[in-house]
Amino acid sequence: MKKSEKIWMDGKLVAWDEANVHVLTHTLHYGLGAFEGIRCYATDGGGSAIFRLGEHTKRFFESAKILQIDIPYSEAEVDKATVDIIKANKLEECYIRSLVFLGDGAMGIFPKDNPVRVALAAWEWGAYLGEDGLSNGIRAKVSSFARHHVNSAMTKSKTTGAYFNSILSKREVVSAGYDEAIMLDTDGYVSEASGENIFMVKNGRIKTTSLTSILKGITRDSVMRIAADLEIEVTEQRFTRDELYTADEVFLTGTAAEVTPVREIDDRKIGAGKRGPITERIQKIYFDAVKGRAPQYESWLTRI
Ligand code: PPE
Repeated sequence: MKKSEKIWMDGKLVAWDEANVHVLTHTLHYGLGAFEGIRCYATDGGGSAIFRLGEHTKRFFESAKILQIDIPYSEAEVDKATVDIIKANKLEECYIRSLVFLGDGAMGIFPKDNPVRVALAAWEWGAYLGEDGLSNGIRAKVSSFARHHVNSAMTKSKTTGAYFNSILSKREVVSAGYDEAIMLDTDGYVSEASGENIFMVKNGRIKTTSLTSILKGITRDSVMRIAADLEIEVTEQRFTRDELYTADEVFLTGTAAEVTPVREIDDRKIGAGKRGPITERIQKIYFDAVKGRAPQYESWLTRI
């Protein structure tokens, strides 16, 4: 990855290489922590804009609430720190990672007084699933690992430790020659991909999975709004892997992955086997929105 200069850590800017923690950091052992991924884009008119900062900060606090972690800052302070870390690194376009974790102190699974620590880093990060994937679509495979059950790792929280499940799925399918893993829930229905939400298009209508065992994606929400504004029907409901196989189009959404078409799943061509027309329309408007070219979505931007 491309290093930046500074990292915001517990209220101070520190040098990238000095943003370190003790090896007995509680979250490192047990995984109770939360994070966010946010993107900032260079806009056409000059200057940069953070995409849906308020929603990301809100979800950061909601994740912490689910995990019973009290973030020792206000939402406004975290918003400001996010802007500050981009400015401190003089980045025009970047990905921002916010992290809240329990520091060292007690060991064991009753971390009563361990300090709650917050860090924010920003760095340049290109297309998550490749530039080619954005225009031509990626090849996905259904993972043999199920997505977390809603009553074990609650998926509305972007919990650090929960991502072992995504990492194992991703590794499994990449080593089999695919680009991304699609995960089924514990009932066997499609849930989401290892780091993205999933949408399918059939006969001009869009379906995305309901909010049971998935992260409530902010890109998902943006895409649902864009589709509604295009008067394309979107429903949130369960669907099965064979519905994906026979869909006209499938695409994934995420801050990192943006809007990425899926051209093949489990060696079955999806639709024409390339980015579909509805995916392309939505993807174009999404990029217009994040780059400040869509006045109707200006309220999504925090210009800096
Ligand atoms: N599901 C999962 C499991 C997930 O990790 C993400 C984001 C999403 C859905 C989409 O959420 P949103 O970004 O709000 O649209 N994944 C983040 C982390 C990726 C990583 O490899 O790290 C991201 O896209 O920032």
